Amino acid sequence: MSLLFAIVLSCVFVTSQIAAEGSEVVSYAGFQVWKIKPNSEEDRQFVLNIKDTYELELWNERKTARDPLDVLVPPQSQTKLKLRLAEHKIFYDVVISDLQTAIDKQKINVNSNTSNSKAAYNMDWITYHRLIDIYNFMIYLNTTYPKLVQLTKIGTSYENRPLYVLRISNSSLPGTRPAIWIDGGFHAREWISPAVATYIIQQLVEVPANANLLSNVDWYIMPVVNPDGYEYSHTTDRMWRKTRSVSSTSSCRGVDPNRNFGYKWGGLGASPSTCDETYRGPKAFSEPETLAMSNFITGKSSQIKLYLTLHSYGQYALVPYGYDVVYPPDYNEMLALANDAASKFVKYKYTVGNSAALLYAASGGSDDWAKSIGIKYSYTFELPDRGTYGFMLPSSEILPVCKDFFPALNVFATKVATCCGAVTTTTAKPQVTTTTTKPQPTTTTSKGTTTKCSCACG
Ligand code: 0X9
Ligand code: ZN
Repeated sequence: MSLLFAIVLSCVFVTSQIAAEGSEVVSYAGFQVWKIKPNSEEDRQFVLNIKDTYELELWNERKTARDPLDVLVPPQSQTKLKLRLAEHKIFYDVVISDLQTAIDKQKINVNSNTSNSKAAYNMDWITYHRLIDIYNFMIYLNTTYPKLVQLTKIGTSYENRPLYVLRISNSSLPGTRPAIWIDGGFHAREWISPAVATYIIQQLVEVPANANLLSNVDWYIMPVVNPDGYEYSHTTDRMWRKTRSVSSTSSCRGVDPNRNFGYKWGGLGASPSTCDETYRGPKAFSEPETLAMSNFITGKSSQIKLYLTLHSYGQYALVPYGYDVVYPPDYNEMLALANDAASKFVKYKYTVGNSAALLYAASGGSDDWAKSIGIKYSYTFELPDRGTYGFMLPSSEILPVCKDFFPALNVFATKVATCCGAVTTTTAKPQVTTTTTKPQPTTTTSKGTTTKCSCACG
């Protein structure tokens, strides 16, 4: 076989594996992740411009010119890209030298219902888990602690999986106290997100020392918003991001659930193209997952005072709005609370700020939508890391990330309990007033506590 023929064949082979949509497992053999370091805005633009030529996939995107770009590079582009970058004196590090090897390594550490029969449930935070373990864990808690835990099926996913929300409340009248909503698993490949959400559940329900977090606040936690995508990322394509819905106009499946919410839907950073990773869907709330979640939250919008959505990666605490660089009128209060929460992180430091200003404009996000229906405090947290492993965060990091994150919840619970008071029965009015001028930065002490505290929940 001639060398040329071998190269052509290997390219076709790789491409067909990547395009595979059925049950065929997608292979990332030979794919590398490069951390490319632009020296200027011009360099950054250059990299973005050659993205399609070399079939690059951006794993992160940052606003600042000199921020490194994490890029997935297919085998057939590596030599050519190396030369192009060298011509422009743009340096890079290979952070993952073979993505498939990293995937296989992580797979060894996936637990899926292969239980140690003595344990009450098959969840731990030293391995990643399949959906069945997560759901069985939620069902177990509901059965075992009926006074504290209530499991609600809020709908069904596109592929007919249940969509579960767990309420944790020690109130004799749940629903009458201010509440915090936490969700995870929007984006399928961001495995650390459901892991942290389930850790939070475990800590709130089973650890008596955390009882103070339940004394004045109810919790609603949905650890896997996109169960179809999550399962698909385990069985078929580790890098899957979207839902798994079928399009009526294209063979590409899935919608980015975080471009599918009904506030500023279809604006900047949300693609109209079905095959794109940020496909917004045919209409707002086209996905059963986003629709069910939004209906549930809307029904409790007078109770839920804080909305927290867990993504990865990058270590950011993002404050709305994200659809563009636009600041809500109470942005400074929102920022102050995020800074306070982030000051609790010890091992992993987070950058705190406006979503569109720090990262990129992306419309149709759940955080913006939550803010728009009157939930005063709304945040996206991009969990670790900062791109050493990215989505391939080793399972040995799960527990450290969870433990580092958990203390921030005390800051949120205290704020909600002291400032948001008892819940009234009136439905919150959508809040759509915005300001485009950049608000004054808040003053934070070295300990991260804000010097000004505005104590109201609107
Ligand atoms: O782009 C996203 O959906 C989030 N980042 S991720 O890498 N996890 O995909 C950030 C969303 C920030 N919020 C809005 N833009 N509304
Ligand atoms: Zn995400």
